[in-house]
Amino acid sequence: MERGEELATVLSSQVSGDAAGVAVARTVREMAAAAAALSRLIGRPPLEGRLGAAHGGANSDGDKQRRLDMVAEDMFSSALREAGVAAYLSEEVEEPAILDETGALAVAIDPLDGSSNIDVNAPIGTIFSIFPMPPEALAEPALAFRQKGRAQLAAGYFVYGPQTSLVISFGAGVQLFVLDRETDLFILVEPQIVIPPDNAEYAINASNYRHWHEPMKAYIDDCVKGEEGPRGRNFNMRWIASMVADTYRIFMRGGIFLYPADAREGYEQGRLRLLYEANPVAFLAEQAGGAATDGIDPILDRTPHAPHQRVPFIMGSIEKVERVRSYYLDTAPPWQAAPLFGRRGLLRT
Ligand code: AFP
Repeated sequence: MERGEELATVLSSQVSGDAAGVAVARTVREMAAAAAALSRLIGRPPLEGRLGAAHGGANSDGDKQRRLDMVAEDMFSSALREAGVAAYLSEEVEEPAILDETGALAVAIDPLDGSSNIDVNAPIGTIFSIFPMPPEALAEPALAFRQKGRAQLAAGYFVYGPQTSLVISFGAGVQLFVLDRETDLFILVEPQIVIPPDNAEYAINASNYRHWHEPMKAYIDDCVKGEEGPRGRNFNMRWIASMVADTYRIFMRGGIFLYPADAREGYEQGRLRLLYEANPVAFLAEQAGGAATDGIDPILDRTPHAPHQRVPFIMGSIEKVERVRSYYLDTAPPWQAAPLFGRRGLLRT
């Protein structure tokens, strides 16, 4: 792979020539064309009304659907049907469905991540996860999405920001492409992304502090204490509220992203969905030399049981994700205020 190569060229060299590999390459090409078209749409003056306006419906989780959510859903479901994908799961559709019974792949997708940012000109994205299609899923499509994240053939996301970028992995490292708006081609700009091991930034929605369990409060408390606290260094916080944008920053300059479980009703397993948000980004994180857990265990080892199930999500450099894990393991569940050693980790470096 060489910087400057276009996506189709990289696909021909990075993806195996067997049926699944050919199907993966075709699927990524069709999604890239849809992403380029969506990027153009997002970039135009919204003269027919705000793209973030309510569409009138709600998704499986009760999230209000916005116009652009449904436009993205239509564009990507059409692209995946054109690509001959067999099983399809989307944040915007209640149940998994079969698009092409002869297909070799199952794809889970969040057509538009960061909907709350649509009308404020902040980065938003499309996240996708590609699995092999198990034959038994033709009769029961949900079975296609019971595979652990480690079984993904490919995963990635498009970010619609100042640049339209594609961060993708086929299981042999992570590649970064950027859309050339003059040719509508995605051009390889980084053949091998590696998450920088050290960085003093963390990404979390700090307004939820009072709802967090003790270990997460202790971890963030120690970050906030800075050089006067047990960490002995100062930290900075970022929260864009588009996971694609917050994690893209981490792939570029390191740090940690945290959306933990908390005490709010409906947030017992956090906010992010396992199949089409956590799994694909966890796949990228591990392929980029980082880590992604639910606080304690790797996301990719979790067996899904429902299409839209949520999971707590901690992602970033290995050292940082491991440090968060130590806070959880040091505190006796269900994470009441633990005794001195557990709560403050006096033995914690
Ligand atoms: P929306 O797509 O509903 O805006 O949710 C985006 C998201 O799933 C993820 O991209 C953000 O990191 C997270 O939710 C933001 O959640 P909060 O709004 O609770 O901070």
